[in-house]
Amino acid sequence: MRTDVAIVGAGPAGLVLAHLLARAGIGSVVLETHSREHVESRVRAGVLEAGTADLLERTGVGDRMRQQGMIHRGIELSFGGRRHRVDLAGLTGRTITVYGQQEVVRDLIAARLGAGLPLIFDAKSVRLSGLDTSAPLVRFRHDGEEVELTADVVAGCDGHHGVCRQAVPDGVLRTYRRDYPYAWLGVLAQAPPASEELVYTRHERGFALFSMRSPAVTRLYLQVAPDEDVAGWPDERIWAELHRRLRTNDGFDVHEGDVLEKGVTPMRSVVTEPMRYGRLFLAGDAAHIVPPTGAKGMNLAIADVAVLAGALVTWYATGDEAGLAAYSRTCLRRVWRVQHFSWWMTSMLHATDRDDPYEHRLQLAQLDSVTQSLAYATSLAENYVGLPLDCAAAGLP
Ligand code: RFL
Ligand code: PHB
Repeated sequence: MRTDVAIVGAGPAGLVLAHLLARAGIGSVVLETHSREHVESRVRAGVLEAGTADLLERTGVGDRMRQQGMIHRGIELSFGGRRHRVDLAGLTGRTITVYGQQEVVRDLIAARLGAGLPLIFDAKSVRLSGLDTSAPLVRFRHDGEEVELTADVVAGCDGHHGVCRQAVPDGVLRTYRRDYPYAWLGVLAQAPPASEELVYTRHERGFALFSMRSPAVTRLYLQVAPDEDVAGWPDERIWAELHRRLRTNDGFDVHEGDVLEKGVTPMRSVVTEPMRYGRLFLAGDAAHIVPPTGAKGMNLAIADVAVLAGALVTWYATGDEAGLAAYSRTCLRRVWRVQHFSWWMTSMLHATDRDDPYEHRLQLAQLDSVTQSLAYATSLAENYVGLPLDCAAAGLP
């Protein structure tokens, strides 16, 4: 098999890249190690930045998002039993869209398969070679057969535990990381949202987040220990803890309902530099991870591939390599700004393990500033709705 761009991984990064390349007439084959059912049912992120929603809409995969996604004009920060609204739309002129990551993935898969373009699920033991040549090779097993795929370029969009980053020789990449002394217990519940907007709560017992997926489904998170066993969280305990942390003096409280899904997500910050080795380009979680407190992971993955798609379109059209040469540098600028924002939101809102009273006071002072100072609130809002996406880079008008 031969293609222009071999894309490893059918998450948001891989699927959006394939979609942007197809629009520009560039061929690609997407390889995904899991089944379609698995990929389409993983519950993950839920907030689309303004630029992400716009990109999906402008490239023809935003119909269902516009019908079913929920546009939010603000978020709430809750502490000391009170909610404080951050007026995202008023401060930035832009909004966010609440629409599940797996719905985005479903829409992109439907568009690709509907157009008859190659997307191979259940691709096993994927291996890369020849990355420092002009004809890199991807080998994998599919339906019991060994397959060889040659390409001009490989896009490593295979997430944090993928094989692409590992295929880079030792000593080339540098990794920066921070592990946090807590994790999130995520809960999906069949219950109507009790608030129209997301509520980020700093509570002495730990962070809690109120979010949603639809007018009938609530998404909730609780700060727990990093090694927390979900088995220790029967539904009654989850609801009791959610009430304790989320209830506010103005009468806000969660609505209970059947728990549809629950799981523990570790919290870490990781950046791998550079995001390129020879003809391999890393994008999304394969290159960097943020803690979910800023709702940035999926958006950042899509921002990377918008840059990569633009650089590849220019390269195929003119032979000019400048965009590809600048890929890592261009992406890392945004990556580090998003790293800072995600770390900052995380540090401001989580209770520290050591019950450090000085740090607690600093967190309250920070929240005070963010909710009382227009400058602080605007900074949070700008980052939350998302830094501008370079649409020209993605080949969009
Ligand atoms: P993804 O979505 O992980 O997609 C990578 C894809 O590659 C496949 N893969 C391989 N395919 C072929 N060969 C191999 N050897 C492969 N190895 C792996 C995987 O099966 C997968 O389909 O990465 P991408 O596209 O970069 O997108 C990034 C986002 O998914 C991620 O940043 C966010 O979902 C992070 N994240 C969250 N972000 C939020 O903003 N809010 C959240 O609530 C939130 N919850 C989460 C999350 C990430 C989680 N992970 C990674 C464990 C909850 C979880 C559980
Ligand atoms: C979600 O709805 O899953 C969600 C929302 C905001 C976050 C993280 C996750 O910061």
